[in-house]
Formats: sequence, C-alpha cells, structure tokens
Amino acid sequence: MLTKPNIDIEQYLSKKKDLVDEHLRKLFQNEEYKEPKELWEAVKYSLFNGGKRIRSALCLATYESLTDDTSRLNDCLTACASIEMIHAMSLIHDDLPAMDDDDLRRGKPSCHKAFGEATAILAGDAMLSLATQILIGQTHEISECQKLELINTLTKAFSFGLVPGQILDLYFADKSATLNDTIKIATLKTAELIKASIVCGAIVGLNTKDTIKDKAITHLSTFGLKIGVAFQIIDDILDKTSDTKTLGKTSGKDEEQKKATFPSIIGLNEAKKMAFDLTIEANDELEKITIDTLLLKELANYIVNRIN
Ligand code: GRG
Repeated sequence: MLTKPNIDIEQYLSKKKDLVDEHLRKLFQNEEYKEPKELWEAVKYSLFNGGKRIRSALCLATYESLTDDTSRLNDCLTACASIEMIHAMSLIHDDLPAMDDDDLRRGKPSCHKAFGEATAILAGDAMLSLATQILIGQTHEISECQKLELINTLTKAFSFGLVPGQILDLYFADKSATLNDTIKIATLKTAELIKASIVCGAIVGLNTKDTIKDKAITHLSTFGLKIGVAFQIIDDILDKTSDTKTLGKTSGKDEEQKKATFPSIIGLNEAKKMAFDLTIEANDELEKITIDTLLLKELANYIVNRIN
C-alpha cells in the first residue's frame, strides 16, 4: 500500500465531478443542442451517465497547484468538458460491435444499445468536434495562444494516442503480445489522454510566458504518462478480479476476447506491483518541480487503490 492520503480525495473527486457536471449541463442548455433530439439525447446520455471524472480532477488539480487565481477557473472547466467529451466518445466507439462489443457502460446499456449503432457513431462524432469547438467558443479569459495550445494538446492525444492505441489493442487480441507491446498500447490508448488532461490544467494555470512553464510541463507530462499506464494496469486487474456490478461494465471481457493485458502477461501480483512502482516513480517526478503537488500525488494514489 502507498502512504494513506491525508486529504479526503474521495470528497475532492466528488466536488470536482459536481463542478464539471454543472459546467457541462450549462453548455448543453443552449437551443442548438435540442434538435435533432435523437442525436443530442445520445450525446447527453453518454456524457451524464456516471463517469468518475478522474481526468477532469487531474486537470483541475494541476490548475490549482499552479495558481491561486480563480479568474481562469471557468476556462479550466471548459477544458475539462472538452476532455470528458473526448473520453465519452472514445467509450461509445470502444463499446461498438466492431470494437470491444460491450452492451454495458457505467452500469447502463452502452450508447449503441440504447440508441442504435448509427446514432451512437454520430453522437461520438459530434462530441469529438464539439470538444475542439468549445475550446474556441466557450473560453473567455485565456489568450488565443493558450486556446491553440489546448487544442494542440488534445487533438494530438486522440490522433497519436487514443486512435493508434485502440487499433493496436484490437490488432493484438488473440496474438502473443509482449510486455513492451502492452505498455505501448496502454500508453497510447489510456495514458496519453490522462497526460493531456494534466497538461491542459498547466496551460490554463500558467501564463504563456511563465518561466517555469516548459520545465513544469515536461515533469507533469512524465507524471501523467506513468499514472496513465498505472491506471490501465488497474483497469486490466479489475476486469479480471472484480464483478460487472462494481465495474459498471462487463467484467472478464479481456480474457474472453484474448486481449493483451498486464495480468495475462506478467500475472496479477506482478501487475499490481508494476502499477504501484509506476505511481511511486510518478510521484517522485513531481519532486523535480517547485509547486504544491500534494493533490496530484493523492489522485495518483487514488488511481492505484481504486475499485472501479
Ligand atoms: C478519440 C477519435 C477518438 C477515437 C476513439 C475507441 C477509441 C478511439 C479508443 C478507446 C480508448 C479506450 C476505451 C481506452 C480505455 C481507457 C479506460 C481505462 C477507460 C475507462 O476510464 P474510466 O475508468 O471511466 O475513467 P469512467 O466511466 O469513470 O469515465
């Protein structure tokens, strides 16, 4: 076990989840999200159907670690909304019959089960472009340069992270993947978006010309990649050891689909050790920057100790 958190991280997560949900709801109040009803209902269903909002919490914790100035908090919440849209669309697509073919997501029928395949694909498409659009149209205090940096960070995470990660994940099913292959898949499909969420918090939190910016982003990125891989290792472990009700998605799917997972390659105990070691390394990385990183460390510890 890693050191016990001395702040209530579950309460922190719950407060941030409420803030992000409220921000997302406000965004969707606009008339343009009412018709066609089928499309926007599918989008809202997938965005508001649970979700721990861990990526948003990491984004906000990074922002709060870097500045006391709350004037850009609303823009940081818009960055969180963008991140949650990319994440939600990736889950919709991941559940499709052509991908992981799962009927259940966050304890409810997956989007294509509730709305049909065509609507689910289009809801994902809408969310992906909306994720970029809101960074341009719904941020008010950050500079044009910061907007571009946010867009660059997130579009890179999906073009060179999630999408290649997903294709490798599908490719390696039923093939003998090595540990390195598995680390690569986890880095791309999971860790890149987690890293990007943290980097977005730094982009909004720091001024473009802040002297610590480059150094902070370098170490925060390494932290993000390490906890991102740890996140995926725990996901693989939970798929094998937990139940469908706790997970809110069908457990045991990885084995059924012969996926390349950490427990299948190095065993459960070694996989657990790897996740904890990565978290220690990630937290050590934060020692290299002179900012208050307590919250980020507590979130990293939460990630490896989580049960769903
Ligand atoms: C983004 C263009 C674009 C395409 C998507 C389908 C796909 C390409 C990528 C799949 C990526 C994927 C599903 C990775 C798994 C990541 C993961 C462990 C998700 C679970 O995250 P949690 O536990 O989920 O944070 P909640 O429900 O809490 O939000």
